[in-house]
Amino acid sequence: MSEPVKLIGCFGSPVVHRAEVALRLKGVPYDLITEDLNNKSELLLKSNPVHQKVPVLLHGDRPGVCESLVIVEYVDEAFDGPPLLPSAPLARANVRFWASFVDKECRESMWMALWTDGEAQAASTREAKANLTLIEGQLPEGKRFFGGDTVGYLDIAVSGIAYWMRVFEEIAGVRLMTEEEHPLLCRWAREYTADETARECLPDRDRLLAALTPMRDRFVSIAKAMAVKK
Ligand SMILES: N[C@@H](CCC(=O)N[C@@H](CS)C(=O)NCC(=O)O)C(=O)O
Repeated sequence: MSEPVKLIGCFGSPVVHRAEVALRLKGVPYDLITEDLNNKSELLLKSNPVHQKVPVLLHGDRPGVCESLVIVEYVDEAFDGPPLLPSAPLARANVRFWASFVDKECRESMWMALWTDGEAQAASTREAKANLTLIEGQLPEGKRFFGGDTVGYLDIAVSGIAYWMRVFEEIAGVRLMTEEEHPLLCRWAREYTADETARECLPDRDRLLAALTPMRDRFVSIAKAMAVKK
């Protein structure tokens, strides 16, 4: 009998979605343990003692696997099913590079463009749009997804842009990804959010909007703190 798989997650998180979609694409049954992040469980604190964040994957009685992209790679290697990463070393290195670009450079510029104002916002908007253009350039011509004709590792890494960014844009009243400037990325975002497996584990949009809208002031404060650090 296969060992049980549990995912410690929470509602509405783009990084938890990454882990869930990877498990679903591989056909791995799992139990989702939903955390209250204001009152973290002993299980979460014990399983991710360094960052105390979700997602954490528990496979049998092994120590927890932490960090969403690390979990996606672990799931790809530990379970049968369609591969999520390409097999060639150079192609693997390339998707890892772009996934890291999304999490480091892209996320910061988008956050600043959404939640600052004035000159800082204008500069970050330029940067965020240029980063989106760079990501768009990774879409293979004539293919539906970054990974080809099926959802793969880079699609999973970029999925926050396909779904969550639209909700943040609505709350902030800012548009970063447009049909005019990023037609292929917009098409990809529609394909991703329409994909049967991805859709199964995307949070309900209205519920997500209702959960995130009251957090606007917090997002603005985080952006201010990021600007000071820059
Ligand atoms: N880089 C991490 C980010 C994890 C993360 O920020 N998780 C959030 C949920 S979206 C969290 O657990 N926040 C709780 C906290 O910061 O205390 C990953 O990709 O897994």
